[in-house]
Amino acid sequence: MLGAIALAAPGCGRRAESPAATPKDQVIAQLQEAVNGGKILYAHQDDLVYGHTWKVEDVAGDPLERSDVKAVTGFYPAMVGFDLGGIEMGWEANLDGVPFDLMRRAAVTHASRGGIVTFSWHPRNPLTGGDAWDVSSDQVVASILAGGEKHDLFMEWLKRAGDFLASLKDADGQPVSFILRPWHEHIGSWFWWGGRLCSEQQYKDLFRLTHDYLTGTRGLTDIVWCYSPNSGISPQQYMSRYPGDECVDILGMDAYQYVGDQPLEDAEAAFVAQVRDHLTFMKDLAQEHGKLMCLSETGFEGIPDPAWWTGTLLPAIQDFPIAYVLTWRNAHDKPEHFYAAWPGSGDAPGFKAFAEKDNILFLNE
Ligand code: BMA
Repeated sequence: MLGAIALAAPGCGRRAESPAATPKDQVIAQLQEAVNGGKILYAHQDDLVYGHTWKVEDVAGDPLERSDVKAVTGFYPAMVGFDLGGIEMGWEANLDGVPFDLMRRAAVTHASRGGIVTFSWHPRNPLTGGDAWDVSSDQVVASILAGGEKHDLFMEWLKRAGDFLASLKDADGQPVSFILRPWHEHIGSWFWWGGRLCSEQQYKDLFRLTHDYLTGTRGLTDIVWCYSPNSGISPQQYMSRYPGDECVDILGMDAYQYVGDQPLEDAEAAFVAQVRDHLTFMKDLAQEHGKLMCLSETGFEGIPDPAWWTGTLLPAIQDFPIAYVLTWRNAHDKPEHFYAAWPGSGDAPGFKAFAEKDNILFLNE
């Protein structure tokens, strides 16, 4: 059965004394309600703007009713993710070609349907001019913090991100609350803000600078902040770059299924074991710090195992109080690069079975 996600009535629960729950309160309540009910919201990156074989062309007029997920299950994902990469450059479209005007409209549309939106950000390298994956210098974070040679440039980049995020308003002109998950997968060293590229303190300063600028200076108080290290780490590593309870609402983790040289079965068993191990320590940390938790990114590129959704992903996550699980994008221009089913994909029946589980929630209008 597919469950509905209803907006929590303002003033309920811990917000009983506050007569007007903010949009952020409502998103947190919606996530908390899922957790309390033992449910996990399903999220898909770039759903609504493109899928395996299509993309939205009419930026201003498309009704945004297309979705690979909906085509297979009958339902939109409960949450949709988008990436801000390129907003810092003043580009019209992000690093994957999604026009920001379309992203804004899709985000607001999804929220108006009762769903939740989450943003990641793969900004370019402000020191070298390369992309987010350019790890040729370990001075990049140092250069953008206060006093660094690229600080002014970086503040301009944050301003551009802030301008876009501030423009997310509903039909009544009210701010739309969304999750923001900056500086992700930062224990590993594949992004310029990664583990070997800056000190623990520099990473924390970067996160805080971002938080304090957007939520403080810009007054974007409806941002729900997610901290999301990569997997393959210890609890100590997980917390080693935690910027502090005051700038985090959700403890996340990015964990992908890979095969490598192992038999598929072994790789899947290893993935389940690793995700369960990490979610176990994250559960303790979330309790200790009073935070929600989620699996902020996951997936198996091309989903070569038709049973992956119910045979691997579900056993990895279902015993844990995660508010949501997000699988990555279905690229329209790279046929092998998809992380959700599409009509005709080998995993489509398995994905449908996953969607039909009582504990996995899609958007039910
Ligand atoms: C990666 C891939 C890339 C993409 C990037 C940012 O994991 O999907 O193709 O550019 O995410 O969305």
